[in-house]
Amino acid sequence: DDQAAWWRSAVVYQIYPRSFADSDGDGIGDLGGITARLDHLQTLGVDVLWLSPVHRSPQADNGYDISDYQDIDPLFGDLAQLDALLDGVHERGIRLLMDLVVNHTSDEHPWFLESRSSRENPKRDWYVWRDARPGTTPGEPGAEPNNWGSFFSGPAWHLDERTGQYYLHLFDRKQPDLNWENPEVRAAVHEMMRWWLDRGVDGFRMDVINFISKVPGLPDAPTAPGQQHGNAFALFADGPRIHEFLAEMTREVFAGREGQFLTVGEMPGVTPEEAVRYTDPARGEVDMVFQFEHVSLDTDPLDKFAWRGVELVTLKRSLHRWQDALAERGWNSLYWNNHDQPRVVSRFGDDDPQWREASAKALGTVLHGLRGTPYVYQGEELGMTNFPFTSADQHRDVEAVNYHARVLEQGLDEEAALAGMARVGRDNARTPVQWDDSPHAGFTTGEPWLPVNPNHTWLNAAAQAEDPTSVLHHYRALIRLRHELAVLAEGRTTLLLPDDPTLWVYTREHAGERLLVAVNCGREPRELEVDDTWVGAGLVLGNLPGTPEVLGSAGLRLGGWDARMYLRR
Ligand code: TEU
Repeated sequence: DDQAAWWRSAVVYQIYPRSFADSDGDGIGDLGGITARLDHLQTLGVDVLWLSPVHRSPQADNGYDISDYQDIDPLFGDLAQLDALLDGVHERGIRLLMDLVVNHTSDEHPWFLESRSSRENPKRDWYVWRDARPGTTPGEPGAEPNNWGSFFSGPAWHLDERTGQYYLHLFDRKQPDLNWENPEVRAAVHEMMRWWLDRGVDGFRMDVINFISKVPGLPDAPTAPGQQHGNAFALFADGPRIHEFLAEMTREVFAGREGQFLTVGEMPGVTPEEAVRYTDPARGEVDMVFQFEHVSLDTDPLDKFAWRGVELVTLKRSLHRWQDALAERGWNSLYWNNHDQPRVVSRFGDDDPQWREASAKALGTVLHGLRGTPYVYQGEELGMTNFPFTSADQHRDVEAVNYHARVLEQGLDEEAALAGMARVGRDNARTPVQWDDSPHAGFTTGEPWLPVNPNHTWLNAAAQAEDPTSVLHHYRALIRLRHELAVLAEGRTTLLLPDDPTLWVYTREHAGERLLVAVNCGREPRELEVDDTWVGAGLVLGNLPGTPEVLGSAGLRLGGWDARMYLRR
């Protein structure tokens, strides 16, 4: 019975190793840095550590381009240090998830080097090779086998001169897609996964795992007016064999080890209805999914950097649609931040110095009060903000760098592009974690690969460790409540005041316990009425000084970015 699944009351902490803590002074975070800071995770109270890739990689996409799945890149350390990290987390009762990036490999992976060596190579069919479009000359514009575009700008195909064919890459050209139709590919991935489980890891976060089954024939995608590449999401995501491949993976990798492991499918574009199927325990596919609906509302679907903001009503409706859809079967991941998203306090909160702390705690409250497994991304527990980018050359992320190059090449509006990159670029999440107010925030004794946010002089873990009103202490309390209150882990969610422009209010109910989560997502004080049964409920967590310990009346008055959880037994 999945009711007993341990991860239903767990909290996951994500570490992006390059930016967490550097132990050898090369300016890049590493495994030694993580192991040295495990007490931070223990006092935070998290149950699982999701580690973004540390495998051997040329770093074209900061490790999401893997050239050896069973070795550690010297940038981050070696297998002995990975084993030490495993021991370190396990002795603290924390589990470790590895990032499984198997929709694609690096173009420097031996599998790809063989595959590209000749059309007759036994591994040719491990990747997706196609001739130029009929009637065209390889290499000329429009000769690509179909009109799909890469997430990182340009076509999703690259011509390999040596054999005169194109290979598919949904991401950078240094990230060729594996051909999952080939049973040898699937068997090789399953073998590698078992190798990691035998080494002691506790599961996987599976990178764009719903992309591994694509529509056969890879047909052209419909294009919008003026759109250079077709919007091929419907053709490469959630393809016809995806459920078969995931169920096969579970059988081949986890058989006999049921219940001990956690699998999280990162599924861009997945709908609530599909997510119920993917996470239905009876189907044995994945335990939970990372969906993208709420983090795709404030940008243009055809241009991620065209930021346009989002109304609170739209945002809360999206998250509650997912609460409702997975209420009976299936399981949500809950997140605001990760290494691909801008910092939530700057995106959906208020990073004005007067309001930053209250809004960071308010957003933490409204997310951790929901049903699902919350994810805390490194630095989110401190209320870290976006970085003050002012120029293109401050960006390192291949997605942003390629985007800017294309904007210049096509003579588009560079100012708008720079503003979008500053607002939603992924490097906002990748500046070093701010440990203290020393020159590089205690992240490194060398030159950091990406500058530390100047606000680290006051926004840092050391300053917050002793401050009970800090974001850090608030996150510790939220995580403790998830362990203590069954109504938080299992309760049914009901959204109140769905059309209110700044109030986010909902209830949770389970086995006679009721929780009221009331959050004002704005600076103006707000009044609201709840039904009388709430009178006398006890405050389990507030974010502002002076919040009444007991709800004295059905009328509440919430200050700016005031967030409260009341419990009624
Ligand atoms: O991200 C998948 C993905 O879809 C993101 O690229 C997202 O769409 C984009 O960043 C939003 O603009 C995963 C990893 O999390 C990401 O870091 C990798 O770049 C990508 O896959 C390729 O491995």
